[in-house]
Amino acid sequence: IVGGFLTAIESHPWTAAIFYKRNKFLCGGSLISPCWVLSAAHCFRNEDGDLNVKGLSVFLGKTDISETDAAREQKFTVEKMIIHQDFDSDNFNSDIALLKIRNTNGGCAVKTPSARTVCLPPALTQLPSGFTCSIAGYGKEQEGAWEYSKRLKKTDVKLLSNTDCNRKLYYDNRINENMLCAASPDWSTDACHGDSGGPLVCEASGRMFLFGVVSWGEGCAKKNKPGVYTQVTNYNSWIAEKTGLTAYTTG
Ligand code: 4AZ
Repeated sequence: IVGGFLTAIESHPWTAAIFYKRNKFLCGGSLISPCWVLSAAHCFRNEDGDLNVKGLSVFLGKTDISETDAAREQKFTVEKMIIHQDFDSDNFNSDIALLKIRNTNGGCAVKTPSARTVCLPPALTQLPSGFTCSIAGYGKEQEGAWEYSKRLKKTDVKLLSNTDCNRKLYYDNRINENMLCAASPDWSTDACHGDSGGPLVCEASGRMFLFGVVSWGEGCAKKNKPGVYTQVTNYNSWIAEKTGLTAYTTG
């Protein structure tokens, strides 16, 4: 996250930190039910194919990326990885993936102040442009930074209409209906490398709903280049089909 604020995991307790090969930080994610983390497809796929699930570990309850906080964190392996069948690495259409998690005892996440699920919004709900939402992640604090943030950060961004985001100066028709754009009006704060897969949540009726998954963008906090997110409300039936969850029983 460029700009924004350092925060403790308790302020975004559905945020997951996903690592590869013991201790390489890979991406963010969101806990949508005790056994399922939603993330971005592009995190798990490279030129050679899908990452091996055996190399993945998922943490909940983590504030400091490189410190173990045994009292607050929960660690999982990945039992199953489901990359959306329509994911296209050329345009990042359907940049969404599900991880089924399990701990060493074969169990799933336990609800604590530092780890809990986020609600899925009802299918096809759309919020008005200008609506303020919040993102969280362990990604870079500047576009050219060498390292990821040492601690979880959060910031507020405002939703843009896809029409605005597709203007020539912005993304010139690269935004489709499975994407949503958000930015800060002064371009000072944004998601950045390493925040991918993490949550964009918006508050409605006193609850936090997961409306977006951090997906891509040209640079970070760059003028006229909003952050682009996977439009979660287009994937309710895919999520239900793959996990057996429905929007009204989660959170
Ligand atoms: C990335 O590389 C990335 N400014 C994620 C989000 C954004 C840019 C890059 C949005 O993971």
